[in-house]
Amino acid sequence: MHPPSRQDYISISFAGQGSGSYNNSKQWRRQSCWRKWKQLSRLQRSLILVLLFICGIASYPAVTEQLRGLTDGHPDTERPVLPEAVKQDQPPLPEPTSQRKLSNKRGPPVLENRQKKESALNTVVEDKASDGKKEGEEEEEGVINWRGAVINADQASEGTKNGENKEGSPANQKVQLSVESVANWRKAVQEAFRHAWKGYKDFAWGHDELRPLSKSYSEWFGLGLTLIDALDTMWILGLKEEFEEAKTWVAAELTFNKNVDVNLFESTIRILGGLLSTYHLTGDTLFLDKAKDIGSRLMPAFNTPSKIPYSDVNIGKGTAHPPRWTSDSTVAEVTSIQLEFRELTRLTQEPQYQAAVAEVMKQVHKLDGKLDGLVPMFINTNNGQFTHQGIYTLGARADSYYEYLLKQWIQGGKKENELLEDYLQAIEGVKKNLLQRSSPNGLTFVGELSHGQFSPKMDHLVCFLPGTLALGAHNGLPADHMDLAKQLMETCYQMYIQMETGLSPEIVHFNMHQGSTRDIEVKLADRHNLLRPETVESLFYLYRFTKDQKYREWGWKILQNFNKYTKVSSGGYTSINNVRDPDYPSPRDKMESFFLGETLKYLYLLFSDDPNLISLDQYVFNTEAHPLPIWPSTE
Ligand code: DMJ
Repeated sequence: MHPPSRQDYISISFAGQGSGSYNNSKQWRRQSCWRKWKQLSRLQRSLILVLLFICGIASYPAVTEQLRGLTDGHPDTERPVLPEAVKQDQPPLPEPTSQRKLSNKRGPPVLENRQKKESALNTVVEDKASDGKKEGEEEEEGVINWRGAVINADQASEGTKNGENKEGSPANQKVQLSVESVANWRKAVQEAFRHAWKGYKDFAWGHDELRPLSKSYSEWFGLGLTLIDALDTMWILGLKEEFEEAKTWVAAELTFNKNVDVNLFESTIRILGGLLSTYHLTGDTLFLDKAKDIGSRLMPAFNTPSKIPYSDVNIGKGTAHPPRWTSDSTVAEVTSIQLEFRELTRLTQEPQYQAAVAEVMKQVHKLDGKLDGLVPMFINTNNGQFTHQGIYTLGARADSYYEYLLKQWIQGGKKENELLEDYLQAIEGVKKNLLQRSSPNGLTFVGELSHGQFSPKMDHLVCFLPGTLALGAHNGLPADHMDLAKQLMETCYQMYIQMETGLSPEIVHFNMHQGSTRDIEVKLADRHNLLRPETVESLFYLYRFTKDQKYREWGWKILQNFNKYTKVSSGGYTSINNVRDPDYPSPRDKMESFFLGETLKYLYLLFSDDPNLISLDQYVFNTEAHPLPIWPSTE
């Protein structure tokens, strides 16, 4: 290797350097510098100035980033305590490689800045460009398009206290701006659905769930779960072609005459609920026939000593059993199958379906072991009593018990008073025993109670509650239910936006002690995100009833984050392991059926301007987002 030629270097020599006596006074230093500067040639001076200028530009983002970090950490500020998600324009997840990326770096701040600028430029270009674009045109263009709109959204929803937009405030004007993009947001949901569907179609067609990274599938019941769960979503999103190909599969391939064990609750809410709702939307009796078939095959689950159903049924053999390790069933599971079986009776005029699920409600209504209307998590199928008493949660294993109290009451025309009483009492029980505020920002949250001990733990699953409370208030229940709904909605949104990926973890813990610097903590084991729907579900209800555009803005941000961190380039979306690492969210290689059945459906309805697209005065959504009709008052 040759040494570089002298021309590669710029030599700056200071005449007189090192000579004369050293006097460290300020004046001496100033004079000495000035003298040295004057001794330089013009070229040397220009070069120094240019160098200083370049250094200044390069260090600017790092300095501002540092300053931003300092203010974010200040407990007195209104800003979220955790830094906002780094808004890098991350491409869809790569296809799997054998080497896991280990780097924990976020990339140089200069790059982040440049990406933000590019994204701002895209806004202008894309908002114009998108106007003349047809639905479904080139997917990647669509992605940039959505990104363009979010710049408005970011500006609109930030800078307001607790996310509230005051009428006439500049923030509200910005929300108006973003509303102009709402048609693009609907298109973005359609694109997301198509992308998810492409993965399912290419690699998992007719199977239960897509494994998008390994380009394969997983079976749970072996019944085409994702396809059935997604049927009414396609209908609602207007994806006719996709709907028709799925319908062809249902007609030709779907059979329940199979020697398989299925979970009663899951197959009721996803399969029976999905088929019933598709029948109502389309009027096609194919779906009703299939619904009758699966409904009747699930009935053996109720053949128990107590009439509280077993968790599992073999739909081919007609046998049922509890899980291997217990004779208990989960309370939420046995009390969240009622909407579907009641509707099946109404449609078939066969009373056994409604009778079976009504018996469960009747027994649970009378049971001891509740705390102010709150139920334990397990119930025994032999004696019909609650077990593992003393633990109360609105999360896993109890959640949809509360949801179905209200929704059955609505479905039946608001006549069944026991359901309403149990619901109202339970909400009072929540307020009395489970509701707390976090520190330092006072987020209202629903914790858990274990043998009298309060735990500030909240599952993402609890985020169904704002929507349910709002639905109750819409149906004439106390107005303070709506106030609580709004507060909890804010909390659920913070569970997303305070994470580095802008996606909520499965479980959070709230800080309650004074002096906390952040409201939300996440344990290592709880950092996953399964593409769950509860928060966007509640956003949909809150928007329908308040027309406050901020809920749409929030949904839009969440959709963008799903696109950034869970989208797989070859098709489909994946659950992730770590919502706190935007560089490597660690894909789990599974797309849950409820992402198509619920999450994308609620997002689309949130962005829809048509309140009659599944009117909440005509339909009630089951817990898997399948709309079932509210019974006419003559019945
Ligand atoms: C869905 O199957 C239903 O929404 C259920 O009520 C809860 N779990 C999933 C989604 O999170």
